[in-house]
Amino acid sequence: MKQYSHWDHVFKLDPEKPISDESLKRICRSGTDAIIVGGTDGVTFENVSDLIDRIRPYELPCALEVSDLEAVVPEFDTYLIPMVLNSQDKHWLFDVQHQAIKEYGDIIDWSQTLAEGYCVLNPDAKVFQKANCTVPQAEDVVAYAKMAEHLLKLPFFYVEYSGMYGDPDLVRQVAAELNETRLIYGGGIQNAAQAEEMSALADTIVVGNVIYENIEAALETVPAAKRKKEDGVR
Ligand code: 1GP
Repeated sequence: MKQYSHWDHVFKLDPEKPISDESLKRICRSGTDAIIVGGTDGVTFENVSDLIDRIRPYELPCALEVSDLEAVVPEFDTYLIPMVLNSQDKHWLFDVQHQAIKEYGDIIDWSQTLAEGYCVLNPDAKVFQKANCTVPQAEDVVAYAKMAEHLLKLPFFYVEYSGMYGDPDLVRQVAAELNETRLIYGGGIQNAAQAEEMSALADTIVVGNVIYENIEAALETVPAAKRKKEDGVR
């Protein structure tokens, strides 16, 4: 199984959204490097358990992006803990994580628990509103990236445009600042061309919504992301 430091392409499955066995099989056998299970609303212990039980037989790395403490299911390889850097509330930066550690600290496998410094850039995204984010300027985003790498020493910096295709120039500026911290790009990737474009800039691209809207297009993003990596960029 590929370690997260080698993930080029990841599919994100939302436990609240139904997916047929056939589509799930195609996603899991697509050649993607990993599956992230995560969503903003309606994430429950039951729907997360159901999804991981259906993904497990395909034997690819599976990470849970923890958004609700009631929905932490113990069968994942990796647990991703978002810290929303451009939230206006300390709650989304430190308090939910603090609460989680208080509750589960004795049983957490720290070697499999990784923080993601989130920077949410689409004001219409549910996560933007839920986490009470502000829209940062490009120089703010670059400064958050530097914080993630040099001060917080986070494993991931996540440029999150959920539901909207982002600005490649901004992603390029962020990429130029990161060496140790891996750059994740997610948001609005709908086709192979967009997957190629963002893969040339970010270490990992995350493809979500299009899985449920156009599975053929979703599947095409996998070879596109790999092609770009083989060309030797980032
Ligand atoms: C969402 O970054 C991911 O958290 C992927 O975004 O659903 O827009 O592809 P999309």
